[in-house]
Amino acid sequence: MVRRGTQAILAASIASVACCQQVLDLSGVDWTLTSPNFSYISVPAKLPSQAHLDLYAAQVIGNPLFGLNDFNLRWVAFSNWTYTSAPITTLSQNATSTWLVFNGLDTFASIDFCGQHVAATNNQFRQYYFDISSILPSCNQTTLSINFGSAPIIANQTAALPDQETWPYGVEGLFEFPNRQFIRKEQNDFGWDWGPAFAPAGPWQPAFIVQLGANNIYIRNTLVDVYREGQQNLLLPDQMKDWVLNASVDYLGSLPAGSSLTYSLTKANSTTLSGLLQNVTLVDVELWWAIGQGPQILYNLTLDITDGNNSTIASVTKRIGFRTIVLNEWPISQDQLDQGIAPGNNWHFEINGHEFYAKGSNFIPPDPFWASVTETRIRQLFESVVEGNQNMLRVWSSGAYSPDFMYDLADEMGILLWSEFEFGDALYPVDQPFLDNVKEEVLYQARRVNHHPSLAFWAGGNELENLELYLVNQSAPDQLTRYAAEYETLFLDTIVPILFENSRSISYSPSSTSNGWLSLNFSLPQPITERYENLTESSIYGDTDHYDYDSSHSFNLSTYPVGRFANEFGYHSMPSLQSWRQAVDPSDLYFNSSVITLRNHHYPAGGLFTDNYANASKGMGEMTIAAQRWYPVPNKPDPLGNFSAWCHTTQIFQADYYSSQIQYYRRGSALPERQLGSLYWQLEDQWQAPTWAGIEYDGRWKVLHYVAKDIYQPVIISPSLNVTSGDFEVWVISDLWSSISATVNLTWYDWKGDQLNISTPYSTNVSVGAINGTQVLSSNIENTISGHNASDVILAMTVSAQGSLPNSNTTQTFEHTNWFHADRLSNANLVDPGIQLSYSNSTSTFTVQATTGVAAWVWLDYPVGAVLNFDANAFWLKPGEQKEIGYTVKSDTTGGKWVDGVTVRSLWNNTVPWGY
Ligand code: BMA
Repeated sequence: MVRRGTQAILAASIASVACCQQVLDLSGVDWTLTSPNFSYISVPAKLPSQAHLDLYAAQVIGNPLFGLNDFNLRWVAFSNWTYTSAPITTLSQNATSTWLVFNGLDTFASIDFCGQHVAATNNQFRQYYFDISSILPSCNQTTLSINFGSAPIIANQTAALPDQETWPYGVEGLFEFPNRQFIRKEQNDFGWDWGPAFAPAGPWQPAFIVQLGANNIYIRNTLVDVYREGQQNLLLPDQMKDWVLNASVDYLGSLPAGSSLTYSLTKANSTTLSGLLQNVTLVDVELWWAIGQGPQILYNLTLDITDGNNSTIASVTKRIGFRTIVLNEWPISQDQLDQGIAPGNNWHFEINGHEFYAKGSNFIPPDPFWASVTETRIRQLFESVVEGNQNMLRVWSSGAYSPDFMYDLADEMGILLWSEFEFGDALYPVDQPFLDNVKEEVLYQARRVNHHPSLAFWAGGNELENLELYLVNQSAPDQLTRYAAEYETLFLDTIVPILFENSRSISYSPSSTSNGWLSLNFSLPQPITERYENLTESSIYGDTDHYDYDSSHSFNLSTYPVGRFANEFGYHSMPSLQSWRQAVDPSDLYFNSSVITLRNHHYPAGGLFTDNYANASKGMGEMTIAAQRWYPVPNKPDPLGNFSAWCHTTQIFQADYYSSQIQYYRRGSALPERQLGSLYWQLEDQWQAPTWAGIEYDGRWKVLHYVAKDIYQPVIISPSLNVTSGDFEVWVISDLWSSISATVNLTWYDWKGDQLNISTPYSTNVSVGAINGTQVLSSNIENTISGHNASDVILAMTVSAQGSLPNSNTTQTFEHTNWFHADRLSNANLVDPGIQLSYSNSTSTFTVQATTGVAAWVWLDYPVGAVLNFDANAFWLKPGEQKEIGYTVKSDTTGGKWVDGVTVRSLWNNTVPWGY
């Protein structure tokens, strides 16, 4: 580990706008919600909040997430909503200045204080602050009133302005409410293919009234940038260089003469160093690593602003970590070519100078109403991320910027957050007011979160190059030059200077999926030149995005993309019956009921229709066809049992398909593409509906999350079948940072669990290099199993490896088991595996055993009332094999009684009328 000196530089303080400081948190004030459109509505409200939440709490509306309430509640989105405070009696009349500070208003707010208009806002993602000093002295009634306009109406009005920007048909990803690209509001509030469209309004972030004395300042935002000397965004830092600590604060009030900025840095509550923040050298700082790579060492950095007498007038503490994280998009070097890596450019992350395999998924807003998301909820979700062996989340753009508590948790838990500016699946206007608005947003957000070691990357937006510019090229190729130039105006010329002036530590790409940069030149005003389609044949560039809803392709590996990194891929599945029960009337609990179909937003309605049966049915059909094509499907006499079993089967397909892709991408770490990342779409749900999620709305794991946990283990054994040629391979893949020695076992069985006499190396020892793979079998499947009926043939593969985790000297054993079936499971000669389940109170573990046959997709299920995850699930068992399974409870309202309701089934249960 490199431990060199650390230098700190005092950066110029920026953005100054002007005894006894008073900060009044407006969440402590009583609020009332009214609507100018409905004189009879007046309900108690909260801050932070959004109108739907307060209306629901007051029972003016029902649960927005129930049934088809997303359609029924559109009137809320089309109305204006006013938050009015009770008289604020604690304000001082002697302050030098008084300020309103809003950390987030969603979105079009007109603000009145003491009955006088203060200002209007138009960006959900900006922090706003207004000097109200002149209003206070003449104030009779110190009330604050914030009137929110209807975002869908304002978006439509903005789109209709004379000379407003237009795009070719189809370029705007239209889900429900149109024209989201004209406004700076969470884009999926207007609908998305995994969520409802509520277009909520309200003061969604904390707000304050700040009063300052003559020599006071209020710190409203802070930038801390930690990087290696000479480091610049997208350049690979020299790990032997000193650390640079750059900090600056944004404040309200005016600095007294002779002020300075001092710092103190503490680890584990013991002060390591303190002093004037200028040319400081620190020794022996310890590095921060992501989970599985080393410890998450955090330091508290306190910045004190002192006046000429050395008295502290303001102070802020940020928890930081020392790490470099860079997206390496540099050309493949001669050295890499010599190792067999295909020419082109790299596209992978390096932490503290080490490349690593990124394993994870895409995070969407965990609720349609961000104001209701608590730290506890994110903590539980992140616990599942860590339990699922994921080290990176792509926080998808078109939601909202992550709150500080989310980055804090990620810092502690070692989860890298690929973050994005909130633009997606559309092209955006480039008029000056729009660009100026974006500049303020980028400045605030980039500075706010830069100190978090978990911040891994910034992308400009979602699918802009691979989808949006592609769509322009499809429908209006003659206009591509114009729209590509506009795209660069926003995502390069506007965002890059602000980001790079504030952060030298974080890499940036204008589009989540792209072919990377063509050149990088910091002597130009705009250092990044995008590659676009400037490709050389047989070379490999960029990251990949893959969706293919023709399920006949699902296990045909040649349909998967070859790239350096997979940042999105997926297929949707149904949530469990337990989740459906929370959101749907019992009478609607069948597969294609109207309510369930209309809650499926893949494919989206493309407007405000409430009869999207045609598009939604297509998505329902994709799940049904995939299940029927690849698995025995249930046909149970009990309608609810049948529904439950069908939901589950769609989840098995989803998990199987993702597992196949993840293994393919991970094998790519050993192939010329040198593939170094797999982030599937999507981590979690924001309501109960058919979606790509691996974790349901309440935290329950779908089959996918268990399967991803298994296949994201550091060392795996993985089969690979070329369905065209019949080439069959088995690989051991490791993402550990040093080589491992592994023992592999391959045993062929029939479904009864009898060993088949098929000759392959039965047991073999191999070594696998760092972040690499070794082929342990190469054969032709037909030759291998000749003489046997494919529907009777399965292969059990195990690997047991000795190796050590990165930054650890301890050797440990890594084990993994995988199964291959020679024919699709819908054709397999499944037999009753005779599964038995027992529970031990003394060890709090379940034991599952197969007694009469091989059990595929063994599934432990548990009733509503608790949310937990088993240590393993969705696994295979051979007869006589016992598996002891613990669990982690996330929440429980059953007083532990859920244990009695645990059931077990396997794929065989799909072939019989019972057991679901
Ligand atoms: C990609 C994502 C999302 C979308 C998902 C599923 O397009 O970037 O926009 O929700 O696939 O369609």
